[in-house]
Amino acid sequence: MARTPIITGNWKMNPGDMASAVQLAADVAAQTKGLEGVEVGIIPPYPFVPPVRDALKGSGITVGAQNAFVEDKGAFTGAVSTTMLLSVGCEYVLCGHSERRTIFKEDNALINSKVLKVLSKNMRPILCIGESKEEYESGLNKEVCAVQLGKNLAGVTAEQMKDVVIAYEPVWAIGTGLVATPEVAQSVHAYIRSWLAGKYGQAVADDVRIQYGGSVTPESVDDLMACPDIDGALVGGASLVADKFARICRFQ
Ligand code: G2H
Repeated sequence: MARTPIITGNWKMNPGDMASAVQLAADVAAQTKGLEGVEVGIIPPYPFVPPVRDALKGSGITVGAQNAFVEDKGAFTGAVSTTMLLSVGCEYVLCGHSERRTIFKEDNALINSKVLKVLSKNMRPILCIGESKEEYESGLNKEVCAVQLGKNLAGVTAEQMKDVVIAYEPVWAIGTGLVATPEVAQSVHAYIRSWLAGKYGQAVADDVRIQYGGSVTPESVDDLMACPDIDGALVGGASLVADKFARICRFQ
């Protein structure tokens, strides 16, 4: 089965207010109108999910969430459940973004619980993995990805893998302007797919979409997307500028 490319914009804690968020979503919808053969998604901060969803109505662009907690409801001040996210139209949830791992101290066990929780609600986790600068410089990028995949996908079945998207985001490339070369990214993506084949079988691995993330721009996207195992992009900074994000979605 051919993999449909998936380009998602991770707005992180941007833009600053609801009016700006709605305008950005409307601009992206207008500038990607008629685009076919690619799944486009926007992942806004929680309060902007419903208005962004409404601004995207009819565009085919989906919305997701940047995080979720593992309980359904209760005394968990500051937390947001997958049930809540589902009820406002989120189709996927980022799990294990490096900013969650480092700033918010999320460990592999918690990320695994989140992946399982999202899947249990028939939503799709976008599992982010990737090595630090030091690990990259020590040649450990594939080993780090293997450990994260093993721990973060524990208990996920082959059947569930059709709903999982993997995002390879080398930490040294996030928000730094340093994009992994297509050769480096392809090599890690191919390794991730071989790891998945070892665990789930080649047919399952061949259907899993693996995004690249880390300073993707209109200038870098085409060469990345030309790589056989790169199936999309998780875009941060460039997703905050409608014409840049639209150009990324129109990769060639
Ligand atoms: C990586 C990416 C989006 P940026 O975090 O997840 O952000 O494109 O700004 O590096």
